Amino acid sequence: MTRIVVDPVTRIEGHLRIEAVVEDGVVKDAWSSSTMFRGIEIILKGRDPRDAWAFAQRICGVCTTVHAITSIRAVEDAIGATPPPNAELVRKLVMSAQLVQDHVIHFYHLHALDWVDIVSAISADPAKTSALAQSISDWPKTSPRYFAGVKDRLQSLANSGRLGPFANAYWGHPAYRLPPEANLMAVAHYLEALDWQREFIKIHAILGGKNPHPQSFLVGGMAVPIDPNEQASLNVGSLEQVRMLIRGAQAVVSQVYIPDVLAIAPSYLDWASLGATNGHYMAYGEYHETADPASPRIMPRGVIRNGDLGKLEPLDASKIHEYVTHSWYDYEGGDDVGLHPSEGQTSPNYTGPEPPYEFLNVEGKYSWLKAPRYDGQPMEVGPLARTLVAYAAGRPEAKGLVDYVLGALGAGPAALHSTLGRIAARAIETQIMVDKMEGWVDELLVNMGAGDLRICDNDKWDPSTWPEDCTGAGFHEAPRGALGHWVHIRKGEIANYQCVVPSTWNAGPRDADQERGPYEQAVIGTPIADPEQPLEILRTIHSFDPCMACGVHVVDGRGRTLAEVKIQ
Ligand code: NFE
Ligand code: MG
Repeated sequence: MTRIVVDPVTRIEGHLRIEAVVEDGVVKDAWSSSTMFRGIEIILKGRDPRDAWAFAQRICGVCTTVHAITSIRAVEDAIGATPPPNAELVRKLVMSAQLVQDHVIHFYHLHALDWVDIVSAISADPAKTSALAQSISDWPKTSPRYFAGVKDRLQSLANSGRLGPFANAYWGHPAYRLPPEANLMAVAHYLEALDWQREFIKIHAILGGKNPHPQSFLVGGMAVPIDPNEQASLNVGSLEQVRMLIRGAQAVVSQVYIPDVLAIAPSYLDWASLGATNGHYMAYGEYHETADPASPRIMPRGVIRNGDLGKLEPLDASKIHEYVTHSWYDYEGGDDVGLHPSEGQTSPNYTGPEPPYEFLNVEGKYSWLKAPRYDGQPMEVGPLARTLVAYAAGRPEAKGLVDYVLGALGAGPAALHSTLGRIAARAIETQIMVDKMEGWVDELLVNMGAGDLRICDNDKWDPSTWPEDCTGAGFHEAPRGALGHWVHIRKGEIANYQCVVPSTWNAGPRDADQERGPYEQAVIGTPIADPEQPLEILRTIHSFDPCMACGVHVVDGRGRTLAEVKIQ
């Protein structure tokens, strides 16, 4: 029996540690620990709720926008503000641009190198690589000369001894299975995607002034004036620019991302039966088809249990509770009782070992993440959960693409409950969302053309219009999954604020019943060829796209004061 530690897990956001017990070459047990603490929920107390989004958005620099959106929704829910349809459309474009960019970045820059061996790419034949690329897609950059150039770049990096972003991985590991040509093609797309993502996210600059952290969010609407004839407003010209960026993204997703997933997957089909959680999936839902909030969602809301796609349960947010039995927090009423986020508490209390340490004390508290549970059960959230909920709900886009991908891989729906299923679901929902975006540009143009330039509901801006004591909840489907914020407002100030975020759901520790969180479940049963090089653990953990900055929402394990800040 060997106990292995992966710390830090790289190519993620924030600090994550995985401890695993390996016996006879297979993972028998695992613990997921976030080793960072952030205090955004505490920082928000006492502030003006109309400012909360600007602080909350800084929870993360990767899923920028998502905490801003969720925060304004929570405050709008509390004070009764209703954003006009144009604001909803701008928000849809902001959110979907975030999701599409984030997913492409995840596949190429955070996950591909678990499957693609850069060193092997150096021995590829550019002519054969070209033939491979042309056999799977109409993407134009496929000439032998182009791939020879990429190979030269790689070779000169290797010769320099400075591999840069490609340093420090498990190159040559026996679990890498792609031929050199597929590796070289993927490296070329890694580099292309780096350039593309920088262009595409200009949508956020157009709609929100900048990225990361666009600045046009507003309780009651959006702070972006729309007027077809005004230079300083969102106008016909700027929306056409957004349209062009969307079309470029459609080409990247349909001609590069999806074909690459389908080209790589057949070499790794054993990963269609590895990496499953216990089959409980949850989605809050997002993207109503039309401006009418009663219209169905493209990503429906619901809960699936035990992998049963034949039964979609309605979601009841009152069944959400967070546990801190194994988390470095204290609850006033005792640490074994779950708290609903509307009355959640954030009282950090680090009781772990003094660094440097060999292993965490996993019998006690071992993570800065709380353990969220739905109806007492851990839930996987994210692209796979959303795709399965959409599939179970009979959404035509999800059904069509899921059946297409499964057909291409010769697999049945059971293969979705896996590491490979998570990767495929992320690609599928990227295609679904990028194909929806242009329609929202058109809707905005139609509204503008008809003279509807409303972008904000000003009636609730003045705190004197708010109830003295009110509570609200905001929900969103962030790239990594179901995100919720809960706010309690008293006399115009935030009395309590709680975020329960996707990576907390997926990466959280055990609960009061000692039930494992989704990451901990997912790696059990994984074969490990070499405990010194646990590439296989990274494959499954990365397939969730971890973000600890979001998950725990000033790092010092000993709880020392780092600085005192005086607020005038
Ligand atoms: Ni920091 Fe986030 C997303 C949120 S994750 S990345 O997507 O919310 O847990
Ligand atoms: Mg929280």
